Amino acid sequence: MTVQRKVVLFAFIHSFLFTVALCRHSRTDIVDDQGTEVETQSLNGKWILRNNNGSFNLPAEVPGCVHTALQKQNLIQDPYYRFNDLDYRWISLENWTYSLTFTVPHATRRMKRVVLVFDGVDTVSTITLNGVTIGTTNNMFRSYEFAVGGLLVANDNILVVSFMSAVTYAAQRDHAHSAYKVPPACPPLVQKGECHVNFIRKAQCSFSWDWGPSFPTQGLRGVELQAFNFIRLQSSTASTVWDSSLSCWNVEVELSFDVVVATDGCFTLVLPELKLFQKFQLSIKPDQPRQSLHLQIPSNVSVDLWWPNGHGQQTQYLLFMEGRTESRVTFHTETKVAFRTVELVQEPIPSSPGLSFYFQVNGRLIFLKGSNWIPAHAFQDLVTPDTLRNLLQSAVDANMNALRVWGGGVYEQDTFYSLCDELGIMVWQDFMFACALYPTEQDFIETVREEVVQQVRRLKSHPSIIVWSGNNENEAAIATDWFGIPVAERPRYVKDYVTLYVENIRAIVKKEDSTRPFLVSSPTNGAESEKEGFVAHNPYDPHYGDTHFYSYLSDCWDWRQFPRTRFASEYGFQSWPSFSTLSKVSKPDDWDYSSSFSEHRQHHELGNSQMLLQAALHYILPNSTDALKLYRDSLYITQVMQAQCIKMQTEFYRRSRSEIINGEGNTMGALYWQLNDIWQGPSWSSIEFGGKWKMLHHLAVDFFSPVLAVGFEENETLKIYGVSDLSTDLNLTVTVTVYQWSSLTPVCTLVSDPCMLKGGVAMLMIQYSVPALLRDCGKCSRHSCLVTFDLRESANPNSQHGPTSHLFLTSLKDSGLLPVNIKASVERDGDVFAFTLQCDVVAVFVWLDVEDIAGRFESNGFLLLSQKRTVRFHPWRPTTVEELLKKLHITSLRDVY
Ligand code: BMA
Repeated sequence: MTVQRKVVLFAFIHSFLFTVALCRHSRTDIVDDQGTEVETQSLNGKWILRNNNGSFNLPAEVPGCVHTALQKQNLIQDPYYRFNDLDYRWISLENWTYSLTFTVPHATRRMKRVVLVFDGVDTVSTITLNGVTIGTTNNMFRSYEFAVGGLLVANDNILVVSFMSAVTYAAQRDHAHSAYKVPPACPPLVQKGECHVNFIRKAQCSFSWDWGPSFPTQGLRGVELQAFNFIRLQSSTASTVWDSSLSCWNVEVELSFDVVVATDGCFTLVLPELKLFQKFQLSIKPDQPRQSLHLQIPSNVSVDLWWPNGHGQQTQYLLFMEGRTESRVTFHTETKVAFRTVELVQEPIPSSPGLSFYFQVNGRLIFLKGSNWIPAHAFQDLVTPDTLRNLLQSAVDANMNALRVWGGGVYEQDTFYSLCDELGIMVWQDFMFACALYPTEQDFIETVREEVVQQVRRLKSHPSIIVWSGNNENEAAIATDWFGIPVAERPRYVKDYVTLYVENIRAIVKKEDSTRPFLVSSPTNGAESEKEGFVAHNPYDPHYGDTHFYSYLSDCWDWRQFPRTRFASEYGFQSWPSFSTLSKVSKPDDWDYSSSFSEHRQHHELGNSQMLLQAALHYILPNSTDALKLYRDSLYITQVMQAQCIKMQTEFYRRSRSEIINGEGNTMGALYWQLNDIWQGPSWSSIEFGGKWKMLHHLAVDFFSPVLAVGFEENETLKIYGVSDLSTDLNLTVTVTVYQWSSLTPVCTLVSDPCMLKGGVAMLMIQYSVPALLRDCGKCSRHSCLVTFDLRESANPNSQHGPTSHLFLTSLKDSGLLPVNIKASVERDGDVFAFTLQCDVVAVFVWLDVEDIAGRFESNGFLLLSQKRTVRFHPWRPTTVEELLKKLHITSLRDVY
């Protein structure tokens, strides 16, 4: 914000506050001498934690959970260390009790209403205050409030939250559901998890997943005592709605009150940066606790829109709400609002069966580039704002503009969405149901309804959220019969599906939030699924909606096998994290690709061999006789495989945005599975637990670049597409350079005629017959040469748009890749270190690693095509040139065999 803007803002707020102070309040008779405001007393901090038989009795922090409390008291080791997830299974099978003794001031106790507000309870508990049961809980995704007036004493109030093991509860609920089974009963054995997670409203991955451990912990997120005599503001939500009939914006504020005594009030909304404010007179009654305020932005006031990353600014405006009731209670809230529209367009496409599926933000078609988000830790109390910022900034730094918050984890904390708002990351928000069928008995539906209402109200003000989606893969689970349900029984499960996601979740979302699209599932055929009764015949149909596609053993360099989908919301390959990340939770015995530790951490059936089988299609597998080097090289080769596979697949989706071939195409989204990790293990992630980028994440910077040259072969023809996410056209030439593996001097360079690459388009720019290209260049064969290409402005060949891309003309295991010897020197440059690499032949997948010196290389996993290249490293902790040199490992593909 400029200084001038700040001054104007300050002056405006000042004059506004003066106006509010002048608000007339005629009645004062209901004000008593105890004050009128809400007294709040935080009950966070040190509680006592006990297990069932009292053998554990320890101090425990709230917010917190049992595992972090035990670890903090050194009663257990790091739960992520080696096999501890199994050794500590007993913790989740115990019933733990959190208790707190606290005093309450006399004035608070005398107030007319006193409530205990639990921000989050994980998950099944009975809560007593001074020996009296005040409530029970069974859903970690909602907050709870219990009236406790009359139960409080002056000193030594005893608040006890008695948890029941989530595992025991889930089993009991399954058992009680005797009429028919709700599968899956248990996760695959390889996941080493717990059963019946679909019967409990708890992070579904907390009972284990194919990338994560089973730690169904118990804990509390935040507890507060609130006392008042007249009225309390429970929640407020501000959102912006575009009124297309009047062509103007409305700011809509919804207030939820807890009312003891009906009262009138004077409320004011202020948008200081737009110099707007409006007053409202409200009558607030106990039976009408929700109130709406609408502020219309006059059409002569221009607002700056909020745009996704890469498409414009992420403008947000401050919004103040001030209020005062006749009972002299005052309110003040401060939030941000942003103006943007979003539409999901599903309409017929000429020359194609099916429907389009793309997002339009502020009327502009946007290709969604990004990944899928999973919980950043099994113990949510350990996820800090810094962790979130580092991960989300990493997404933006890789040119992403979208993330899908996947339905098997948690609705993320407020900071997550605020960061996405700030960074321009569009969020596809799933509701928390994944890979299972779910029960629909009354109390389950009721708790889900409350969860959905609370979450939508909490999150709807965030411009980053562009779509709600009912669940992960549950339409597909029924449609393609994951659980072997006899045909005759299927209607019952379809009925349950429609009851839960359509009649309840969708109905609530439509009522609470008219500003965003709602999809019942992912993947889904969208409008077509709805037509087919919400469970389509084939939810993976590339002619409709979004798809998830995995194929671990077919050759990922062959783009023909990828579905030319409308929208790729999941696709991926596993890899192992780096040695430095793994060595934090392992010991030398474990450092072998087939050790029991390596088997144990792999939660996906045959995952470790699949990685090597896919890698072996194109690379010679590591074969060092030095066991440690062999292990490190094996980790490396899995990252090479993953990075190159996802690059091939993502480039295919990006170049398919403007084409329909055999009825398929117009792809408008590529969200690979998955961005982040929950622990240190093999997974589909591009960022390791701890924040270190895998090779995939480094390659994503290029393959998600706003302007990109994509090269591929079809029938011996090299085709080069230009892909642009820009809204302006570019007049470009394509420069194709052919290199021999043995030399850094190009064999030949060809420059195309100028060609117009329109904004928001992918198109063929140039094509060459590969045999002719190799022949004309001379001295070249598929084995001895590789091709690079880039896009430059026709009028100015020095101005390159996007990265320099490359294509291997044969598998690298069959190529003439030569042994390399890369020399490195390091120099300090302020807080940054410059690594200068020198080499005399072409090196591929060059990987710089400085062990446990956390930080980020500006580039990594690259093709080294010049004799000298400097790569900067940003450390996240103090280090020295000496330490960096000591810990530096440089690996390129030719070094592993
Ligand atoms: C997808 C996801 C996750 C899973 C991933 C990898 O389908 O929705 O359930 O982790 O596949 O198997």
